[in-house]
Amino acid sequence: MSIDPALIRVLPEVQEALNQGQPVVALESTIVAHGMPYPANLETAQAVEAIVREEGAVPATVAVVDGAVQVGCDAATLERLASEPGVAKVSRRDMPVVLAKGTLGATTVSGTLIGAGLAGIPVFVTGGIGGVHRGVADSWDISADLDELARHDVVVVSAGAKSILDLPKTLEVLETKGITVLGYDTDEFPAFFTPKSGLAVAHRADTPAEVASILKAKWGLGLEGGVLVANPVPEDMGFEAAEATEQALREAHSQGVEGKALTPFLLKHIADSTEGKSLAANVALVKHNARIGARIAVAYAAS
Ligand code: PSU
Ligand code: MN
Repeated sequence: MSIDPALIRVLPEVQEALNQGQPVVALESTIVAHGMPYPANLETAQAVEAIVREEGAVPATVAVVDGAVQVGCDAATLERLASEPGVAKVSRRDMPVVLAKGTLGATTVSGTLIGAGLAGIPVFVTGGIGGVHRGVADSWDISADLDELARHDVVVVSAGAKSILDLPKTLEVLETKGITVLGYDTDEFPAFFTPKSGLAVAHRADTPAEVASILKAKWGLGLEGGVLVANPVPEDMGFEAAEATEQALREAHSQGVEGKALTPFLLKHIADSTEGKSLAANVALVKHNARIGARIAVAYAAS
């Protein structure tokens, strides 16, 4: 398969770091365009990039811009992603259309994995991955994030999977696809807003160096595909959103919200009904993931 170079644009700073074996951290943009309200989304995106730099890595926010998958976004592009109405939410399915039309697209975890994979960035930080939705037997709604994770040699650092999902089924699919899930400094699979899900993870790693050695072993043996580092939200910022989640799911059902609109709807509904407490937890966990993810990138680059 030959790649058309016109369809991928890696910013010079990112490409230089990659060429020199310096640590780079890929970041998603759907969380900016659809996961948080303005201006918290922009402030968080900027803070996350700053944390990655503080830890000695180069941030590379991925988006679809002017007909190319862009790896690394300048300040003006971040601002557009955060504030423009009608930015497309791009997973693998949507990517060809948004590329061909030349419109602005925010990449989900799945779309960002494509960009990170093409650029050769092995570490990617997000908030929470998509997964198997509750009520899957009726809706068949399983996030493209799970398939995409199995396709790329990338470690994704997240606070587990969103508590709006069916977490036991999400863990089952991750196992089926051979995606190694590592509890970071925990034996429990975190549930996004809260460190507690009551579900055990099969494996844990307590330091960036330990994660790096597991990555080396996996890819060194040619076991292609991703690793999910499940990093719990800091205890003092954790937040029990079970009731707000139930309410949001009922509201989505009664309004007939489904497909790609569902996750943004639920996140917004929960943020509104908890007077921003869920948003504060979301911001805190993304920043925490950025710090741990950058440390993993540094450890992996040095190993
Ligand atoms: N986590 C967040 N906010 C988000 C998402 C995750 O804190 O906005 C986004 C991610 O981009 C993830 C997407 O890939 O939701 C999953 O959407 P879906 O369930 O439609 O696949
Ligand atoms: Mn879906």
